[in-house]
Amino acid sequence: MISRRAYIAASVLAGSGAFAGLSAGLARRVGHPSRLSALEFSREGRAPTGTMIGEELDGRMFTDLSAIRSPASVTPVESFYVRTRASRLLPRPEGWKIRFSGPGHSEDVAAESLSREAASVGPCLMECAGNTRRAHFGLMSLADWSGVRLSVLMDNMGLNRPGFRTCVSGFDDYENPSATSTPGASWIFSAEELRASRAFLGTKMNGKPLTADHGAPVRLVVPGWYGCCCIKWVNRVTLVEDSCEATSQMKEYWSRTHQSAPHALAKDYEPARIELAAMPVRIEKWRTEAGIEYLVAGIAWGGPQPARAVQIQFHPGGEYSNVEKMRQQWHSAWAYWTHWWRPRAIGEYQIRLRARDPRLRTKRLDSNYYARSFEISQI
Ligand SMILES: Nc1nc2c(c(=O)[nH]1)N[C@H]1C(S)=C(S)[C@@H](COP(=O)(O)O)O[C@H]1N2
Ligand SMILES: [Mo]
Repeated sequence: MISRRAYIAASVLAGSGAFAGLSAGLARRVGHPSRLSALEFSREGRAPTGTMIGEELDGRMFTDLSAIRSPASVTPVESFYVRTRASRLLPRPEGWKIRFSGPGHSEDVAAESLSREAASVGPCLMECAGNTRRAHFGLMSLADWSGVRLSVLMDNMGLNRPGFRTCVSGFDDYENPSATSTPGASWIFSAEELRASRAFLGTKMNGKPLTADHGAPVRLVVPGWYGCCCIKWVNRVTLVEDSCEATSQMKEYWSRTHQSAPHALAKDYEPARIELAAMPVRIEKWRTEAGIEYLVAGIAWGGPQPARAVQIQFHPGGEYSNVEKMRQQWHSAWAYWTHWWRPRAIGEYQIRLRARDPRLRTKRLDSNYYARSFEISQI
């Protein structure tokens, strides 16, 4: 279980005496630790993860993030979160076309031909702007995508015109009215936003054709932006005037995408980018030579990629320390971190994280959006 290299490294450090404060950590590495159990997070409701609930616009599936065990943990398609289920009125994917149009130009592109052109993009994280504690923050997943870059496609069609923005729309008619959401899915991007984000029309997830619930046959994916921009069942890509009105979807999501107001015009919206955020996904109780210790595992995502270093705090007002070990496998994926911890007392704790670089803007993280509580009953 413990590699010889790690054993030797630990003995050398122990001999140097410089790491006296880390004696628990050293004992852990030289002893034979065993995992006893995983703790539950408290104050998060009872929403089930990994099962589909509801229909159409109210259909949801929450991903079980506690299953993440490495920076290379890609979410299986059947566990990938669902924010809106496929409509009962959704046309069959066979023969699906996307209408591309701009001034003096209109062209139908078959989803079939996009599938043939699609190239591997790599793993991209997606998170719903309305990700919620009630569902253990399970409106977030990571898949390995194939698709066609939208800005390249539009360049090739001569649809890159100064003075215009691009409106991407998807099928969004439902048999039943929703209890919580407004139908009508479209988002407007500037040409530069599409280029810089490397937004693509996705046709495959984890090497398999898209499922109906994830937007088959074609959906938009905007790496680094919230899921509300990632239009499913794409049927229209339209050039619109620079001064056009924002869509109902942009307005519905204005506060969840951290806009300063529900602006009337599309051009007044900030890119709906995900800022650096982090949270624990699992807390394991271990027996080590030092006694009972806890291994906290978590993820960090969003924000500028090389700057994901985060610090952890175990109770409000407590000290922050650097997360011990963090690894990232892919640019647009979550980083995975682990941190050993020995609480001094039993009781309730709450983990908060913050960016190590205080200059980074981390609005959502700083509002304790992702703070998670749990009970320690053994030390
Ligand atoms: N046509 C359409 N596209 C849509 C939506 C929708 O309701 N209708 N929901 C959006 C939201 S809010 C999110 S978070 C993502 C979720 O994608 P997923 O269900 O595949 O995880 O799809 C986006 N695309
Ligand atoms: Mo969303």
